Amino acid sequence: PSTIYLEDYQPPAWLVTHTELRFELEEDQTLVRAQLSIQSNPAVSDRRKPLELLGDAGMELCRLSIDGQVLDAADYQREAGCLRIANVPESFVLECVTRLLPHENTALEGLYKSDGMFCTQCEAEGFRRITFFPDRPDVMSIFRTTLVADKQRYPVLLSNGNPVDSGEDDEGRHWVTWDDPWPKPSYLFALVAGDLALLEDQYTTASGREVALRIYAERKDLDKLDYAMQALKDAMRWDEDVYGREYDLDIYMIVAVDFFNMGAMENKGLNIFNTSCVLAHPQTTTDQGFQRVEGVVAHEYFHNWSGNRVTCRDWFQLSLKEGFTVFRDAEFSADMNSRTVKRIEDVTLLRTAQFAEDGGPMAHPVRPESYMEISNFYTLTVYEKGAEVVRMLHTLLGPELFRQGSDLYFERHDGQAVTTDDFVAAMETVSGRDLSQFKRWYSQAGTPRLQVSDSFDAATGCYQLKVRQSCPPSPGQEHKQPYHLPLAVGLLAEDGRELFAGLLELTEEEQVFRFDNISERPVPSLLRGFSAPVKLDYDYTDAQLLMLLRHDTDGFNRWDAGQRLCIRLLQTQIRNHQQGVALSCSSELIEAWRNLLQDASLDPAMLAQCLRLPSEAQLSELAEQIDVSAIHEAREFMRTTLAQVLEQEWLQVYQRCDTGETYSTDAEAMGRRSLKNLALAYLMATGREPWLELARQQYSQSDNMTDQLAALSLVAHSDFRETADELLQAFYLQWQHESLVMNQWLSVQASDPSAGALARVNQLAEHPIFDARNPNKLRALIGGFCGQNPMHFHAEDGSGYAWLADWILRLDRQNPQVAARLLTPLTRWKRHEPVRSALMQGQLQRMMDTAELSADVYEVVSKSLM
Ligand code: DPP
Ligand code: ZN
Repeated sequence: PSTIYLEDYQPPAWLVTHTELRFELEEDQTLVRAQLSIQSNPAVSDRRKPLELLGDAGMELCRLSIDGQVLDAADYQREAGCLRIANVPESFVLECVTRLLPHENTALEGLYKSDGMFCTQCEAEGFRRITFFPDRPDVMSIFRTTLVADKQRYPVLLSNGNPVDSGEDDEGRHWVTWDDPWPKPSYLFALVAGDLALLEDQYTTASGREVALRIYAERKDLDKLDYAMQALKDAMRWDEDVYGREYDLDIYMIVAVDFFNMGAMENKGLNIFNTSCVLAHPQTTTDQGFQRVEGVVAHEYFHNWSGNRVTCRDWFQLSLKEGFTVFRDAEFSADMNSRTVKRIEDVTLLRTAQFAEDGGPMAHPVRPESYMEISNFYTLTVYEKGAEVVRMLHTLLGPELFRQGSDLYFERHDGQAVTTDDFVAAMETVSGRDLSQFKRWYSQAGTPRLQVSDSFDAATGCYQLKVRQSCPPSPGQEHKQPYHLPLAVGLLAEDGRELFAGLLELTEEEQVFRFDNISERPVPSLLRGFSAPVKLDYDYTDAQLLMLLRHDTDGFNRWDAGQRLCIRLLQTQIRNHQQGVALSCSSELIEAWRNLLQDASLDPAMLAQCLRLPSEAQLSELAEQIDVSAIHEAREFMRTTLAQVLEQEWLQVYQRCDTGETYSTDAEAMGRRSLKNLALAYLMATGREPWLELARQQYSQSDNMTDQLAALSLVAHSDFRETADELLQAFYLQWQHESLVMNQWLSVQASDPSAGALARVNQLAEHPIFDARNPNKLRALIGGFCGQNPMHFHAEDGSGYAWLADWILRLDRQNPQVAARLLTPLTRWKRHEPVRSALMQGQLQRMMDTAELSADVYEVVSKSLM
């Protein structure tokens, strides 16, 4: 596969003003007739370029004509994904008929079938699997689409925009024509045909436009759509209130499909969603699931402006829409629920997974410079770090100027395909600030590190913070220039009084900040709210961290102080384990936790966050060299100790949260459930029978999936194997017809740390509810084992690595996107101790030696081995 570079970008030589599509959807084939109104791009001087259209190499071309004149094979060249026609007029209509086999499309890109319904996924480059087209986001066209299909099997026929015509013939077929007045890139095209149930509602926009809201799903899931509908209405209102953005069509549709590579897709007026991101019902969906639905529904809705009305010039600009939209959805979720908890969850994901990506072989800037396969760049860096970059602009400019900048961006670029530079330029215009140094956040990869030290002169009351910034090398970038970043800081007195709170701006490699009239030596509360995506070192004493945990006025940093303390203690125990020294748990930590547990005035959701130990994945990211067993043993030791010593307190918290209230998805109820289930987890960690009984009771008496699944997974991962089997079987019998619940059932077992895990996952792969063509099932089983079961995935005999490599090689022929995604854990081989590192490398090499890898897997494997 070849590499594509940002610096090679050229504007399109040909534009497509109108695109008319006609799909004849049949059981054994689909015929697509495309009529493209093409004209040379007046902005490009080289008008004599041949017309080049992109089209998948495997796609059958049935007929090609220009202005009604049929071309024969001598009139065009077809090679490797490209169709070239020389000597075309300045402006013409190209007609092209292609034949597709959607039922055989297991890659789930382009047009495919999911559970008997037709659907599409065109981002990033799926449209070229439907017809020949300049399939690039800077070619925006007005689409008109007609779908023809059997009326009984496919009563619902959908595409982008508004339905403008329909009819039926006397052979049992019907047709509908859809018209989308907004020019859009081909990646936002969508169609759906199927026998679908519908939940319908209405929304009146701020300016009085009536919008029909329609969420489609399989009939059996009709009772799981209310929450998404409410989230959609909340998101529409929020975008009007906070960004002044209104919806612009008469209909907004969401369709739930079971087979989907990603979470959801923002196709204009016709979002297509993975069922896991739209279906929600208390009995089948966990609180986490509810929050994901709310966040993703909002995310895709927000794309209507940040992505669709203003789109990306090329795929290197992906974060233009994704970073901004993730920032928007995070703020929405923060407004709908607890702001601090949302921030903690997002930062935890960033620190655990994005930092690992940024320190690994696939590290890339938020705006990458090159790629082989763009699907590999729908990453935590582009999405999550990209959102942090937008958040920093928001912090540096303040909310009012940021809003003005956003208004100007949408006004300047409505209907255009633009770049991250254009986004920053709008922020520069409204603020009058020079953000050129800030843009290094878009061009430099790697996680910057801040080293902070301080000094205090009691005689003059002068306190100084010295901040040094650096950023480690990343592939292709040896040396990094200093970043411009906001550093939110508070200074606290010993008793917790706040002596100072404010925002510092860092631009130099080393900078000293001076604070006068400080009455006593303060404890600095640094990087409040995680004001920049960096690693921060400051040599806190345990006592200072305990003070911050108790008193910091910044909720995020209160939590962070507790985490820092736990991480430090855990790192000591990891070393102890490696050196054969007996493990121990700090009595100060125990007393601090006892105080937290006994304080009934604390917000349960926050408390649950504070009492969760950093994950093994996060400890791995922080380790100089990853020693999976030492990390596991140290963390398990600390968890069990805290469980045993504080057993009575855990029980009291459990009882305090177990209110018997009727189920609700409001933030407070979710917070109580999360604390209750955390308490149950610690009780179960004591290994004592009474708590098994308590878990079993919760399992059988709960009226919601959050409590039921929490109890199930605790029992399933315990040493009480008989009860574990019994509950797993009961759960299966109860939920076998609920596909999404069965994914949870697979995950729970795939992540079971007890002996024999590999044999268990192999058995599950043969189970009738498993389907290797369904990405959700693959993520549950393979992702669950490789991501959530470290001791078995990293088994010292290498069996876990070989198992994953076997799967990748098998899946690569079927669904390259998913295969490349599942490969991630192996890419981290250089970070592990020598024995495992060599075994992981061996499996990567074995894949590399296999002929005919997809571009997706080839890119990840080859870059990992470099
Ligand atoms: N653009 C989609 C999303 O963000 C993913 N393809 O959510
Ligand atoms: Zn998105």
